[in-house]
Amino acid sequence: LPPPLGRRPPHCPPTPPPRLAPSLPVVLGQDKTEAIKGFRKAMVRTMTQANQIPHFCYCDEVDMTALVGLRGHLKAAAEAYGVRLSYMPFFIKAASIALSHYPILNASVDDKCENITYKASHNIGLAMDTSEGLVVPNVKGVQGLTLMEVAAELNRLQELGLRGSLSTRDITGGTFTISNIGSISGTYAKPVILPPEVAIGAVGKIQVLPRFDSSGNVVRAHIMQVSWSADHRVIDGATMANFSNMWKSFLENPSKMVLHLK
Ligand code: CAO
Repeated sequence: LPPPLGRRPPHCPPTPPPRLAPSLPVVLGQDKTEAIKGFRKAMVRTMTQANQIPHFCYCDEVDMTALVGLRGHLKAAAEAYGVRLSYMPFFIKAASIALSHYPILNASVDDKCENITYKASHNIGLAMDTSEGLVVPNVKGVQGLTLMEVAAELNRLQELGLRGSLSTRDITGGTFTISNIGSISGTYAKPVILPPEVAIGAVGKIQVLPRFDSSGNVVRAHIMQVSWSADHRVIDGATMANFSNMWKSFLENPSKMVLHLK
């Protein structure tokens, strides 16, 4: 089979993403003031705007045991095509399938919150820690992409992000966002909506913890926390909870996702 994405020949391991350089402690001899520029300036604008939005927060835990096993198998298969398969493509694809059932969460509101626009395309953003600070590129048209195509696009965005080379197109037009703070190490986070979007999710690190199975036995489980924030002017708690339940059911029973994959 030729590589489906035309990126690298089969059996060639994917290039690991460039990592942020480890930082040395900084000792300032005197106070230093500098202009807030670039991605940080954009963060000032969007987060000040976001602060006007009444946030509703909904949290749950997800049993990732089955998905950890599945990804273990698929990772090597994706690598044969030069694609790094992390958990993010599953989070993003499961979100897109659930968004098809709850389109109000893939929407935007205007400045005065008088109109809501249901977005046709699922352009799912991911918060990314880059050399230049927080940036939120998005994977466009996730509803029509396979898991491997989502993964390949994520690889591209991550490589560009860490080099500070994302294009304006890559970082605009997002319709829904997921932030994976767990890739750094945190367990919980309370995400802040990226206006004009109406919802965002944050996932923590997958931890091996004891849980009860259906027979009441203590078992070893891979557990991950998720927190959703939604704009409570237009999204009610039940909608967010129902969406979260569906998203979670795809991650806990990944074979169910197969029915909906494009
Ligand atoms: N729990 C456990 N392991 C995780 C994980 C999680 N939640 N998320 C990622 N991992 C694993 C990956 O699977 C990968 O392991 P393998 O080598 O076995 O595949 C490893 O951690 C590194 O993953 P990664 O970070 O390269 O890739 P990713 O697709 O999981 O995440 C990205 C990409 C861009 C989301 C991430 O690099 C990043 O920048 N995270 C920070 C997000 C952030 O700053 N959020 C805060 C926003 S508010 O300021």
